Amino acid sequence: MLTESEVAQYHEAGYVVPEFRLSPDQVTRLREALDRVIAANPGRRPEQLVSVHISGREPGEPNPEGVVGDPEFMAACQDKAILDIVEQLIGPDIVLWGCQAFCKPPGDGMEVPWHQDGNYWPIRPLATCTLWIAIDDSLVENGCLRVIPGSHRSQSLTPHFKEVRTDLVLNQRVVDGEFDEAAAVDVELEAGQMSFHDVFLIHGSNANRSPRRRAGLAIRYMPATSLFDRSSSSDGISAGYAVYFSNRPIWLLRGEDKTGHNDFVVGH
Ligand SMILES: O=C(O)CCC(=O)C(=O)O
Repeated sequence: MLTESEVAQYHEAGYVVPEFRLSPDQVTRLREALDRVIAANPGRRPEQLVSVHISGREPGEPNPEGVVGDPEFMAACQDKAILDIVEQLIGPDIVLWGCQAFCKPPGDGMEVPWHQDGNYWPIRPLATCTLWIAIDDSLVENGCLRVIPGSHRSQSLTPHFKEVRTDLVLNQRVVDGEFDEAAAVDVELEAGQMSFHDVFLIHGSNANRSPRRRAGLAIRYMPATSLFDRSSSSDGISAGYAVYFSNRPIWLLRGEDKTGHNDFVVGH
């Protein structure tokens, strides 16, 4: 569980790196799953492995978003100790709606531009806590996550512009002058450590020019007081790569659907 000061840091700074970490055995299992998924998806950049927690109908078949997933990632999403922490941050009604591997290979791992996650997500009201688990050591040299502490505080979206470049993971970037890049904090993590961040936090990461791989798993949890609004879905390549929200399965992992309108059948 998080300490009181860790919970306070999440709310004040928009992110927290807790003392809690995965066991070496859990890290090994995630690393092996990532290696399987990379091998099974040769046509995809490993920074853009969306919905890796969702398997296809048959083993080895892609999920509806075209990625061959792995059940090991779903097990991580449903880990009880992790959910206990998520509950401290977003309350008892928890919906799992996304999980993506961001693996930056050595030498040419792509940059993630400064962005707010919620810019293209169909969640109303916009709310999500992202858990980012380091599968490899994630350091300045290999392009660790970087955050702008406190940038979530207005709980509103900052203007973004579309930047189409083949060396970017995402085609959305916060407009220059909207934040102070000098305030950025490098979130360095050893494999097995993790961070949690708020949906409105401005964050990004540099390209990996080092000889060391940098892989992380981002798991997205929203409170079930929000609606995963499939009707407003920005399906297609709105992020710079294909995501299909309209038929993506989501799971109520704890509590109840307070909106009464979330659809936990579609896509299952
Ligand atoms: O892995 C990264 O460098 C970026 C991750 C990210 O943008 C996210 O989890 O929302």
